[in-house]
Amino acid sequence: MTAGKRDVPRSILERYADLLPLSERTPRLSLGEGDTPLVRSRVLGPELGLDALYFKLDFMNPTGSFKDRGMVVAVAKAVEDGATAVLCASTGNTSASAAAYAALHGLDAFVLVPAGRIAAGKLAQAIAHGAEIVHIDGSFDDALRIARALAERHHVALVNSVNPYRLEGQKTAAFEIVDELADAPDVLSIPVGNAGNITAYWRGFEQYYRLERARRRPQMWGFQAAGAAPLVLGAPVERPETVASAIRIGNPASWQGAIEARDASGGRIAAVTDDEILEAYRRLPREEGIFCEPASAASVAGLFAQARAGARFAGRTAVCVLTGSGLKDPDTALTIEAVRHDAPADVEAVERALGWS
Ligand code: AN7
Repeated sequence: MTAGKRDVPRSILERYADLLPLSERTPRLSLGEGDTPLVRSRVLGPELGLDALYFKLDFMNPTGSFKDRGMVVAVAKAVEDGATAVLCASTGNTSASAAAYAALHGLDAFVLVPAGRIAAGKLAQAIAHGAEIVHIDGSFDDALRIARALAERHHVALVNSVNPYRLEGQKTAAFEIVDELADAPDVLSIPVGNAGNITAYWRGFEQYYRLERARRRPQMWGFQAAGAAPLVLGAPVERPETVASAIRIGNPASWQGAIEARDASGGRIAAVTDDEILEAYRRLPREEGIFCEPASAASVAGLFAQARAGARFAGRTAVCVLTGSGLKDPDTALTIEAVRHDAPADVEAVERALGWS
């Protein structure tokens, strides 16, 4: 793998090799993970009264979600350990990423998804990459429980975020933010489902702080959907429900990691309603030019909800992590109200339809 003429290597495996658990035998195959844009908000940040709001476009990873940062490490380590197949449970993005990295390495991929409950684009990806898919008549939490049991009984590498290499890879997003801003922001706002990513970011910020590559650490603000907010309620949710299918999770595997990130950083974990999520989901593409999936918009919805609850942002900098691409979930996108005209293929007819004549 070469970085070509760019200053920044194309993959986290190269850029952050010294901070990842790689050995000489770890294959360095890459699809180009990381180095995702940090875009300054033009509208929403000023509206919130923040000094600066940035969006970390982590959906600009090879399969359209942040999962690739962890998967590139987890699958490489599985290969190093002699695995020939990977297995995961998923609300969609993990399965797409696992399937892609399995294909990259020539492994088999087996994925368990809650039947009828994952977004169309994600299912399309798992299919395209050749994964064998089991549609489970149950929730993500059921699927993860079954995946863990299968991994104990069979020779297959479990690549859910209970796999420690996943979090190691995902922490590199925090490194990138600090490298770009020259320090940590005051607030890191992130959607929370299985709670692996908030745990990974906190580890990344902590590690950079210990290495004195950052002078401070951010407050970690995690947001769950109100119908799937076990960390807010303090108990698992039997039947999680939200429009944000990626975070429709009732019993997060990294529960403790999320609580530690919150408490050690002086942060908070709160719930946002589906209406709040959808409002942010619609505003981002229209007012900022950024199209993410509903779960990702929870990070932005969360800042607005906190502002309404009295949070004061003057003098502060925040980063919202946008975890998955809007293209993942076309069905939700197509519920957005849009101006539509129908017209025959004729200049004058189109002028009439547009009201330009
Ligand atoms: C777009 O793919 O759990 O709190 O199985 O796809 O680390 O779980 C996805 C989670 C946020 C939550 N945003 O991250 C899966 C899966 C998007 C996501 C999350 C997910 P975690």
